[in-house]
Amino acid sequence: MTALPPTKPYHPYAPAGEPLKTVRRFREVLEQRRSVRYFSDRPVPSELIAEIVRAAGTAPSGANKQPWRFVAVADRSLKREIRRAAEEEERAFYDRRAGENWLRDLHPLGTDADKPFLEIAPWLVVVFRLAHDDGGGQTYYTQESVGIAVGMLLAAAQVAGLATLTHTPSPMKFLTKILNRPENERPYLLIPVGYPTDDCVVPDIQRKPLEQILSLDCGSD
Ligand code: IYR
Repeated sequence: MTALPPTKPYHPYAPAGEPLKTVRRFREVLEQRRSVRYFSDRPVPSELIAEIVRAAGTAPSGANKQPWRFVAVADRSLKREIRRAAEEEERAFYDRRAGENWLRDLHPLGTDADKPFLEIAPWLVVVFRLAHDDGGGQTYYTQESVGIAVGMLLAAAQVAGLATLTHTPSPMKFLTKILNRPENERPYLLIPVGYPTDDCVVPDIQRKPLEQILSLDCGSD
């Protein structure tokens, strides 16, 4: 018979104000987030990046394995290398790999193979997913776990007034090489973090209305 695992009392977070108002205010902050592709070179202190990554690191994960690693890059020559390699993949994507449908779906975003923001943004946060933990042990639900952590990272950056882009050059293997990462770390997402330019524009696209994303069944009583 195995002993019960240790526990400790849980002290739930209690919002200071009314829950509905509190979450509405938070939603209004999140609503203002847009994926930004025009970054200024205005610096961001490393402490701010560290705090945002701490927020991401609070995410729940499969068997609490915390299967993520965040590599924050400010070094100019590394950023230049990443841009060069990413643009090479992007050129192959836009010229050959993307099918007609994909290119049509991307048209409203106005994206192309040029990624100057990879050099201009003060930070590139490269997110890796641990396919095994550092000791070689198993990890679980890593896609879900890292996805949740990234969501928290994006929300934390937003409340700090920072702009982000969820960038997925594909394939991303070059990040392993350039950043000299071990075999168990699999590139997941590349997130430029910084401030938008003063004349930054974003695509004129809409979010789905609540009725399209929520099916609410309140029961009959
Ligand atoms: N990785 C390419 C293409 C791209 C794909 C999707 I799906 C997007 O939502 C946006 C871009 C690029 O970054 O241009």
